[in-house]
Amino acid sequence: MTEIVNEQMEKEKHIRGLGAMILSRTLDKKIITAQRQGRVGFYTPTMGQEAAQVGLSMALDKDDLIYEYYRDVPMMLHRGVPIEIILNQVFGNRDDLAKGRQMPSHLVARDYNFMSVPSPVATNLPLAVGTAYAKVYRKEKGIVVASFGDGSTSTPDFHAAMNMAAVFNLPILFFCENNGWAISTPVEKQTKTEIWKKADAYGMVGMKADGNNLVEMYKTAQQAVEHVRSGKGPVLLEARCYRMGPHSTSDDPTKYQTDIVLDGSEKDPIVVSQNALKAIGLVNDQLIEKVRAESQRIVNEKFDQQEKIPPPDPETIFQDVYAKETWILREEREEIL
Ligand SMILES: Cc1ncc(C[n+]2csc(CCOP(=O)(O)OP(=O)(O)O)c2C)c(N)n1
Ligand SMILES: [Mg+2]
Repeated sequence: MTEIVNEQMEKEKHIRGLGAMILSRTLDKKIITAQRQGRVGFYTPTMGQEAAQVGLSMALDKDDLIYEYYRDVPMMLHRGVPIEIILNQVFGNRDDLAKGRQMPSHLVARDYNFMSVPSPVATNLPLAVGTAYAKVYRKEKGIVVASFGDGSTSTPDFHAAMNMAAVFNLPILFFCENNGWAISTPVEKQTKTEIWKKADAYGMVGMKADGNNLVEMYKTAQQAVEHVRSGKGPVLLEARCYRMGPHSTSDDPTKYQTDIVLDGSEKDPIVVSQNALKAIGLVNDQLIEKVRAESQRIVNEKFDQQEKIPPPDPETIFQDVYAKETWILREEREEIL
């Protein structure tokens, strides 16, 4: 009986995972089109990284805390962050949790255990290590995940964070989403070795995952998460995936990239994952079509709704600066408002 229940739960988990991937892809396309129409300022698409993120997310618990980076929308959607929170930040509108002060794509959703995204790459890693240390000190449940791209492994912060996490045996998973590019720099020009192997130098476990296939990604992520959760120390998990879009809406990859993976092509992680799930009898074309149509409906509806929300009031720029307003701020405020 328990086995049947578990099997059913795993089945639903995979279907929900694929659903989050499709929802994220639909949202990505909508935001990119809107940016081209001048309705959104800037965005960093996440197309091609959906299976890697959702596969990991499926292996995580509610108590786990994520120091995400700017491409982690699929993971956020899968962990239940409302689409409104993401769109409010993209628009920088009045309801944005960061009050419109962050660059678009620098998300935060504290109630869902997603910390804010700092712009200098890999600076989230030392913060994540500090949080993992604090979790142990306070005897709190859950592990910490810090995500980043392949290019981010060339920063001092990556190395400092890895070293400290290993020395203190902290409950942290370093999640490298290797999409092959750091803007226009290919990964071959970034490192002479495979990224997951760098774990060895710090005395921690390194793992490589097929971040293009939801089923495979989930299996490897489960092993990595289990290792960290059971107190055996940190893990560096490298997920191989593709950056199917530009680095950002301000980038034109056709100037430097010849092998762009196209939406719906055989290397597209949604196609790969759908085929993998079909092969084990978990989904069929009819269900996929239903999920697609529903995702499109939700995205269109939420987009139009959140776009109507006005920008933050000008006076909010004076908030959160000091606990008590200084005379300089008061004079500035009176001058502007
Ligand atoms: C410390 C630092 N250097 C440079 C930049 C400019 N920059 C922004 S994103 C990026 C590429 C990062 O590539 P990667 O880590 O592979 O992530 P991806 O964008 O491919 O997902 C660079 C160089 C930055 N934000 N911070
Ligand atoms: Mg990259």
